[in-house]
Amino acid sequence: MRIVLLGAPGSGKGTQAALMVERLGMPHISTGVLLRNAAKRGTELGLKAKSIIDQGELVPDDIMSDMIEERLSRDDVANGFILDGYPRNLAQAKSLDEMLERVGQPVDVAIQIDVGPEQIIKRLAGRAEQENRADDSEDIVGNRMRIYHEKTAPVIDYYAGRGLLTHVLGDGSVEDVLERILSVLNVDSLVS
Ligand code: B4P
Repeated sequence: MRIVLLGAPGSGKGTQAALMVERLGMPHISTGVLLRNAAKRGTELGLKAKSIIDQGELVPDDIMSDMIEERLSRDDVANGFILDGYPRNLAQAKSLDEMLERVGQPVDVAIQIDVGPEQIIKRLAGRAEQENRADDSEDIVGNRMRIYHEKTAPVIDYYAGRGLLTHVLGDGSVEDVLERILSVLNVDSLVS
C-alpha cells in the first residue's frame, strides 16, 4: 500500500507515521526528517535547506523532487510506503504521480489529518520547548500556516479529484488518531 499523509504543520503526520510503521511494517519517508538529517550532516544541500526551513519556507521543488526520487528508488519501498511531508504543493503532487506512474506504483490513498488551528499552535509551542526547532517559534509557525493554506491545501483537492482522499480527525490522543487511520485503511485485521 502506498500512503500519502497530508495535514497542517503539527497535525500529527510524523507522529502517526512512526506508529503506522510499527503496525504496518512499511517504511516511513518524511521529507522533513530527510532535510533535517542532511542539515545535521552539513551537506551543501542540507545547509541550504536549513536556512529555508528555519524561515518556515518551502525548499525548492527541484531539490525535493531529486530527494524523493532517490528515496523511492530504494528496495525497501517495493511493498509500499508511508509518505509524510511530500507533496506540499501542486507541482510536487504532479511530479510524484509521474514518478510513481513510471514504475507502475501509483498512490493508493491520501489521508488528510484534520486539526484545528488552536490545537496546532499549542502542539507546536510544546515541541518548540522540547526539541528547540527554530521553525516551531511563534512567528515562524505563522508563516508555515500561511504557506500551508496557500500552497499545500490545494493538494487536498487534487487527491479528492482523483478519488484518493480520505479525512481523519486528528484531535484526541495519538492512539485514538492511529485507530481512526487504521480503520480507514481497513487494516484492523493486521493489528495484533
Ligand atoms: P515537517 O518535518 O514535515 O514538519 P511538520 O509539518 O511540523 O510535521 P511533523 O510531522 O514534524 O509534526 P507532527 O505533526 O507529527 O517539515 C518541516 C519543514 O521542512 C517544512 O516547513 C519545510 O520547510 C521543509 N519541507 C519538508 N517537506 C518539504 C517539501 N515536500 N517541500 C518543501 N519543503 C519541505 O507533530 C507536531 C507536534 O504535535 C509534536 O510535538 C507531537 O508530539 C504533537 N502531537 C502529534 N499528535 C498529537 C496528538 N494527537 N495530541 C497531542 N499532541 C500531538
